[in-house]
Amino acid sequence: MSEPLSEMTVLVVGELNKRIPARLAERFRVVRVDRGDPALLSEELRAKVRGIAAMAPIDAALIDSLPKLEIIASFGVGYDGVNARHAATRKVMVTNTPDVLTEEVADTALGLLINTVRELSRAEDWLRQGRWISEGHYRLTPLTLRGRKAGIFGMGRIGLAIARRLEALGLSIAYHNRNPVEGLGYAYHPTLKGLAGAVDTLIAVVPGTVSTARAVNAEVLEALGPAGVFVNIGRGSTVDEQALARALADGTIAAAGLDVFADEPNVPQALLDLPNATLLPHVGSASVHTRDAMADLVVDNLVSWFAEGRPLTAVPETAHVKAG
Ligand code: NAP
Ligand code: 8YV
Repeated sequence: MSEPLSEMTVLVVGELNKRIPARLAERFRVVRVDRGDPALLSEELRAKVRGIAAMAPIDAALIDSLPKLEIIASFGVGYDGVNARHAATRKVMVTNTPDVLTEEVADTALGLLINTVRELSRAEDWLRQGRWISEGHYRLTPLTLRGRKAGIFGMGRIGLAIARRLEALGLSIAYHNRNPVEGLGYAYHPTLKGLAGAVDTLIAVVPGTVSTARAVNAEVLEALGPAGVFVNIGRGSTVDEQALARALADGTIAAAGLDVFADEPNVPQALLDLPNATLLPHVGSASVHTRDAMADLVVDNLVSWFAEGRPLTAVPETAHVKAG
């Protein structure tokens, strides 16, 4: 006979939205650990864990140390921290939190783009420092959104929501994915360099994978050109940050707006030193509204898996994994 939900052990790994442990505790036995290190769990506990809720990295060693593990519910649509391929080989389900954050992240991308081009944070600093009174008007911004041609690297859920917003602002839209999106009217470019060469505003919103690692490199930035603006709302690993800092410093491109970095929360000094880089601390989805919706989806995936034998939002690598 299968264990009642209240007897099942779910491991909460690392700091998570408070709603997750609170809601899980109403249904399951919850155990918390600071990070996904098997050495932090006794052998007796490792033998009991059936599910994981996490935002922290979950690697093959942790998965292999939990013989009864069935599901890893990851917080975030990007699940680059979870070894989903290994989970699939162990018939462990992995879920993420798509859709519920799409519009929020697209809003943030637009805010970041406008701030990068129109220098809104710097203009506010000018006011707060009393310089409007002592020195007069803030400078006219050399850059504008008017007449810009946008290129989206990653025309998925969030990429499309960004494109719709940019269209409303009057920008032309083109994109690069590995495959064209059927029925989508925007211009498709089969290479990222080709896309960068055809636009002056490149917005990256691709997952952090082996195939996207450092894809935005010196060559792509060169193709984007001296009026170029680069925005990254996807993953820092998709950018060669050294090449980006050089391109911003020597005028290869005009400006960049970055919400994500390769080694968060550490931001390279070369980027911090640049006046033409707008830098945000990974806040794409960071409203109470959206983080609560993501937290609920993490919990609902675990409940659905254990109560109904199916996940709500499986990642593609484990879509075939069956319960029991
Ligand atoms: P999605 O719907 O899966 O879209 C991803 C897109 O990237 C797809 O169109 C895919 O098209 C394209 N892609 C993947 N690999 C590629 C490659 N090697 N070359 C070219 N295109 C590639 O995902 P989403 O929901 O839009 O989320 C996208 C990413 O945004 C997440 O994975 C996450 O890393 C990031 N994100 C960041 C924040 C934040 O707070 N900053 C918040 C949410 C999400 P093809 O498969 O045809 O290539
Ligand atoms: C989250 C994200 O903030 O969903 C994603 O992929 O990057 C963000 O929404 C992140 O996963 C947790 O910090």
